[in-house]
Amino acid sequence: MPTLHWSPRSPYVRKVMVALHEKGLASQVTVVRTHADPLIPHDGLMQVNPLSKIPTLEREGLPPIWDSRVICEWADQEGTEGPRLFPADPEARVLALRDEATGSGLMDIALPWLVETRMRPEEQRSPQQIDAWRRKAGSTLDWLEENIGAIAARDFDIGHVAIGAALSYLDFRFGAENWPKGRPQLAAWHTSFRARPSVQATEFRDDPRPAG
Ligand SMILES: N[C@@H](CCC(=O)N[C@@H](CS)C(=O)NCC(=O)O)C(=O)O
Repeated sequence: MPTLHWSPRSPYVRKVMVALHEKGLASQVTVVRTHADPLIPHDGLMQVNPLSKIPTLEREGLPPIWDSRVICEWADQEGTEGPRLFPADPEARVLALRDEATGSGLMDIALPWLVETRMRPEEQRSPQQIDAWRRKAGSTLDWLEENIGAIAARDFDIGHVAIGAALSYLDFRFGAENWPKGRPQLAAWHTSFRARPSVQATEFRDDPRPAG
């Protein structure tokens, strides 16, 4: 069975887990809890993925793969059930990939923002950097509010997975920022995303961290 280096705290892993559930593959992948700390490279994980990042997927008899988008594409190829997450039609595919990049881009803002504000001592924090992250996240959320109607009209794809996982991550870690305020269309879409069984089965949680 393939083994996924996993954490219930990671938005990138959440994206992969939602994809695995959507494709009917969740029971065919073993998950192993791996703590990928951005400030402490993980020696064991680096033997598999030199970047020391999760999600990373070890496959029997095949090379390992990493990056959530890559693993989601693997799931789309392997799974015989559920929606086609990476559409074949060229225009549908580029829009799905754009929105995958939009959701992942929000995660790419949220992760270092979290590290800066919760893991770094106050005197080492950069208010200018934090303000830049807040403004970029805000403009992305405003863009989503304007465009979610057209995005939601498409068949469910990897863009929806990434955007939904990113919004759920903001709820999990940045509830005080209250992103739904003033963005009713996006909030309504996110409510429908949260109702999917694949999303309900993969909730974020602060589990105890493993030692290694
Ligand atoms: N682009 C990667 C990002 C993965 C990533 O940054 N994961 C975090 C966990 S949420 C991580 O492993 N951080 C450890 C590090 O940056 O060293 C993906 O989509 O999988």
